[in-house]
Amino acid sequence: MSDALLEPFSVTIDFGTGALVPDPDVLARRLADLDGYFLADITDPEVGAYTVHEVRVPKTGNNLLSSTTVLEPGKVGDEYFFTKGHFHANRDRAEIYLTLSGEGVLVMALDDGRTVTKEMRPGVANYVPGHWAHRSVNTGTTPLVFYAVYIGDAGYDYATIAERGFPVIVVEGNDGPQVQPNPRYVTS
Ligand code: M6P
Ligand code: ZN
Repeated sequence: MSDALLEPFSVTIDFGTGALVPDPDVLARRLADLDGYFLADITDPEVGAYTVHEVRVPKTGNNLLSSTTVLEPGKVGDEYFFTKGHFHANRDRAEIYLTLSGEGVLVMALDDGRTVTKEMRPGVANYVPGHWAHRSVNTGTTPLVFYAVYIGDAGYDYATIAERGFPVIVVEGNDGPQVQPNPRYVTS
């Protein structure tokens, strides 16, 4: 057996705030942590961008990790606030996002630049197959809250996105959110 036997347990999720009971591991990201990710300069690096609340489970391939993410509304230049975005370190590991409140866009991209965007709104479950990098974007005026479930040994590759960006950006247009080519995307 590759893992200790766990006791069954339950977690309570507040769909409005993303708060978890019992206490999760919490990671808070400020705009300063997204330095270099937006086209425009960040004017207030201390502003909070998002928090990730992770259910405490061993990060092994026979477990399912899960977390809520609370992504604040806001923009840097014309781009809406977004999560860093990542490939999984074990690239073929899949993930599901269930949106609990707010509205946004889930951007998914392959190494070769193929891109798919999906709407995020309460009640929608988005399936992110292995090999697709993923980033969520808050296009609304309230926090975007979603619950993510992923294979325990998925891991994170942030470096590829930090270096190349995503092929598209999501900006505020005259008629609402627009998905546009990222002029700074670095092709492989
Ligand atoms: C979701 C999951 C997490 C991830 C978080 C924030 O909750 O995909 O694994 O950490 O979003 O995204 P990122 O790690 O790209 O900043
Ligand atoms: Zn992931």
